[in-house]
Amino acid sequence: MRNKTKVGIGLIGYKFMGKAHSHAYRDLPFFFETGVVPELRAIAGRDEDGLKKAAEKMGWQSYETDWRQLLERDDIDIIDICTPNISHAEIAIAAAEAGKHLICEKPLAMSVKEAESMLQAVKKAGVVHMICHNYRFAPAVQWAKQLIDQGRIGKINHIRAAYLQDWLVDPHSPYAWRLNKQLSGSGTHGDLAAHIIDLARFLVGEFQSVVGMMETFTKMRCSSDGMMKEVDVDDASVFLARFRNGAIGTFEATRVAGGNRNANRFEINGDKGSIRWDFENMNQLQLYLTDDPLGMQGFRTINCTESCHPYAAGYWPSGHIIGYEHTFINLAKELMDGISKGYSPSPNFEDGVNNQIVLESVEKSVQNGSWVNVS
Ligand code: 4PW
Repeated sequence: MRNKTKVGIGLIGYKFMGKAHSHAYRDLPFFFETGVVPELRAIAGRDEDGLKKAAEKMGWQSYETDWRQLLERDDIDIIDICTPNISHAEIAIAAAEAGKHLICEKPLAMSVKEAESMLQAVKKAGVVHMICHNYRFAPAVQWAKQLIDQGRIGKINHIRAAYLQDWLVDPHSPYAWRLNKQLSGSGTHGDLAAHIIDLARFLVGEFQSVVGMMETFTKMRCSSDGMMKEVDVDDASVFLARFRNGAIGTFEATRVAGGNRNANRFEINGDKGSIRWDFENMNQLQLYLTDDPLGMQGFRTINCTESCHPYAAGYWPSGHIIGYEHTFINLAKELMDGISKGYSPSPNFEDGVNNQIVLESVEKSVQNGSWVNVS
């Protein structure tokens, strides 16, 4: 067996995203050969009981109740940030200064200014960095990118993207940190619109200008201690966009679209064809080509499980589908390749900054009630 270099992961935060990332590091070597192999060295959080249980369940070798301890440890090579948005910048900058590689959950920061200081820190330290836009790593999305780059759907005219959830549709759903502007920076906008902005940047190109609107439908919610708290972030964010390449787009992100648990979808129309993707059928890509013979035209369904499809060969024989957690494994594979070869795979902190610029431009347009240039 080839001798592989192990890299130590230090993960901060162990809830939903911490679990998704932990699973990805554990399963990665099962499916893919990478230049370096992740080892689950330590997990950090504040509640010792919860942390201990999570460490045992998810297979972490040790835990720390202060994330700063991870930076002191020589056996930790990568810091993985899965904490509320308010702490991303502080942790990332300190980790970069300690010479650690970085992966950070989205949105990268609370503001463009913060995101830029994070990018500056990783560049100065010369460490590898990524931001966790996992939906890019569905094989069907990567296949869509290849088809677009090959010119199969021609010059892109439209993207219409929607990321719809419904966990806040009930006005009695409890208050959470994601509803507090001071901890999260924004609501649905940074949480969900950030993902469809990333998909648009990946598949269509750079944004030129935006105009949007946002709404908070339930303004007060009850917290776990029985207190009514003000919701000072958006429940929904909707915007129009122009792209530098001439395409135009519509974007809708919401947490109150009843019946949509996690509906992340887009349709892209070019002058030679169209592509549709829906996370709820994440292994399938719908493709329409205008040069199909008349009478045979229509959307065809491509099951992206063949060995020619990105990442698919690492998993199962054709026709055997993968799921949400595998998007994180595919992303972790890119991170390991980046570390072994010394580059920062996209999406990285630079993409995080560009994403944040779009987010902030939409916010400005909501405040001004007018179009804002994305620059
Ligand atoms: O991808 C989504 C996130 O960005 C996840 O499904 C949940 O909603 C967790 O945070 C957001």
